[in-house]
Amino acid sequence: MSKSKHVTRWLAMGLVAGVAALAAAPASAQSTLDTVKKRGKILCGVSPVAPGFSYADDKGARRGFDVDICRAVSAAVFADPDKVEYVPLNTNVRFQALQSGEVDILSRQNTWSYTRDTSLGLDFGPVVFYDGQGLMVPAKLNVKSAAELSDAAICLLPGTTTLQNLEDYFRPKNIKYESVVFENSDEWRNAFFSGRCDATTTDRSDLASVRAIANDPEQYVILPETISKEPLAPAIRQNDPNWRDILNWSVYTLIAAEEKGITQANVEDHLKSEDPEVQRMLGVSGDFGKMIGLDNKWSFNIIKMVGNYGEVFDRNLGPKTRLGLSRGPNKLWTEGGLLYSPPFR
Ligand SMILES: N[C@@H](CCC(=O)N[C@@H](CS)C(=O)NCC(=O)O)C(=O)O
Repeated sequence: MSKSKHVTRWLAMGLVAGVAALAAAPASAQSTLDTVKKRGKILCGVSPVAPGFSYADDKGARRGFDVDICRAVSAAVFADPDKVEYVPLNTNVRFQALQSGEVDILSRQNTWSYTRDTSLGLDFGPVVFYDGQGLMVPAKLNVKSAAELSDAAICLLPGTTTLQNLEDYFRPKNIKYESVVFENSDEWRNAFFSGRCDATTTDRSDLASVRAIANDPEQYVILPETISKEPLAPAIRQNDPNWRDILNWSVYTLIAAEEKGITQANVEDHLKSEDPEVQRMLGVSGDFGKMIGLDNKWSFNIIKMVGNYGEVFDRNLGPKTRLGLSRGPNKLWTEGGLLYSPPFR
């Protein structure tokens, strides 16, 4: 099959998957909060194997940055961060799984894009990680920039933003390449590690995650170019504004807590805070929990049980982890970054 046919086929399959997802949308809007409470747990769609974002630890417990987003919502709803069942989903089935009700939240390295937002019957929550697509190559190829990838075979996964970004980036530059597409991330990673492709491509944070799994991470180099914008955000079905509020404000709690200097360790002390906004957030004054169908201690519970955004970032992705990521644009707006919570008032 010629390369262009190959590309067209995958793009077309992406479209069909989207239409199928729409067709599977439940006809009536039921309250996700009621369903979740009745069930006693949240169903959270996650990446199967993505160190830092979502992976099973030695004891089989799910951990990671995306996992902590669902734990925050669980703390808000149940005053317990672990009332969550994690559903590992490959890239090409994730949106259908959300649409058909198989999961309540998709917290899975999802890029928020125009077509996904407008044609899949989904809504995206706040951006939890500002990223961009990068390329990684074996160090021994001695490639220093994306411009040197002419005629390279590039490994990628279907149902992701990665193929279109490659097209958008390379075609205007007249750089030809061959895309090699895999069913799941295990095959995709192993093909790259075994030398089947000259380069692999995905979000830069995910490249760091892949590199962390390599036997010898030093053998791989992430190229300097960032070829796209990949704002990663959890997604929910479009038909439930209350569930959307709960997701949005759970994420904003993480961000606002960092801005206010409230941490897992000191949140109890902040119950005595003189700051009216902190009092409202922590349920000391006002009825902010009730407004979204939750206990007034919902935000307090998120911070107490999961921490603030900075703690979640550091624990899963930060310089002391095997991914070793710096905050970059994911700093608070007060520190020159893009993270900004609307006010709790
Ligand atoms: N942010 C991009 C790509 C995210 C993505 O799904 N990346 C793949 C790698 S290309 C992944 O999740 N790998 C981990 C896994 O499947 O467990 C998107 O939303 O399409």
